Amino acid sequence: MSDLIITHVDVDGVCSAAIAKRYLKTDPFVVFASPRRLDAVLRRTREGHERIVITDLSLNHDISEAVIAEVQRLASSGSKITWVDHHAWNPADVEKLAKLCELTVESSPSAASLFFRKYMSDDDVSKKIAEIGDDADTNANALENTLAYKYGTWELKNRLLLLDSFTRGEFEGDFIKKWQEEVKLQQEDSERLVSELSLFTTNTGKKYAVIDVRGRKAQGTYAAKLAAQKLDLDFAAVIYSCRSISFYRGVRDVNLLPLAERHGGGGHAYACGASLRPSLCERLLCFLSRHYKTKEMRRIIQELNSV
Ligand SMILES: [Mn+2]
Repeated sequence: MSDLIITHVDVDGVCSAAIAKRYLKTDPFVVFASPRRLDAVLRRTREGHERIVITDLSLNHDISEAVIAEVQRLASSGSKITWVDHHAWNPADVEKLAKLCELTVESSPSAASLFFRKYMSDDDVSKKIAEIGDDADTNANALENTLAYKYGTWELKNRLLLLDSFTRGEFEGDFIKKWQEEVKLQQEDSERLVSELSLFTTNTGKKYAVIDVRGRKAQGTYAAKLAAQKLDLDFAAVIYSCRSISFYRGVRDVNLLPLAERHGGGGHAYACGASLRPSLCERLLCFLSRHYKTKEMRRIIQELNSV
C-alpha cells in the first residue's frame, strides 16, 4: 500500500505535506485533519501503509489516550511512523509517543520549517516552502502570495492543487492570481469591520476587541492583525462560528493559550483557538441569527477581562 501523509488543513499543513512528499519521494495519499479530530482520523486509517508521516498536528491531551492507542496499532502492523510538530504538547504524551514512532516536537515558527531543518535541509525547494510555512503560521504574511495561499486552503480541492504546486516547486500561477483578487475583497471588508469595532480594557489594563466575522467576507487573522495595528491592541478575539473562537496576540506580549485550553482548544501563546460545544438549541439559534452568542461564548467574552 502507498505511503500516507496526515497533515493540518492550513497553509503550514500544506507546506509541511509538500516537504514530506519531497522527502518520501513517492506519491503518498494525503489526508487533511484538525488536531481535535485526530483520534477519529487515525481510527479510520487502515493498516498496511509502509510509511506514515504526520505533520503540523499537535496531540491534544484530552484525546491523547485514543491517539496513542491508534499509533500503537498502526506501528505494530509494520508502518514506519514519523511525526513532526511545533505546537505545545504535554510532556508525558511526548514520552509515550516517542516510544512508538519517530517523533520531533520542537518549538519552531512553523512545522514546515521544522521538517525542513530535520529532514530536508539540503533541498532548496523545501527551504522556500518552509519560508512560506513560517510566514503563514506566524501570521506575518510578508510574502507576496501568503494571503492568497491562505484563501486557497479553505477548500480541499484548492488545498490539493496548492500541495501539488508546492511539491513541484511552483509558487505562482493563474489560480493563485484569482485567489489574490478574492483576498482583496476580504481586505476591504476587514477594513470596514475594523473601523466599526468597540474597544475594551481588561482588569490589568490590556486593550482588546472582539471581532465577529460570521457571515462576512472579512478574514479573521487578517482582521485581527489590522485591528491590532490600527487600534494598538494587546490582543483580539475572533468569532468564526458558534463552535470556534480564536485569540490573536496584538502589538504587545500576552499569553492567550490558557484561555483556549480551558475551552477545549489549543495552539500557540500568540494564536490559539477554543473549541466550543453549543447545544442543539444554540446551534439552531446561531443558524437563525448571525450574531447570536451561545452561553459559552458569552462566558469566554467575560473571561477576556482577566487576560
Ligand atoms: Mn503550524
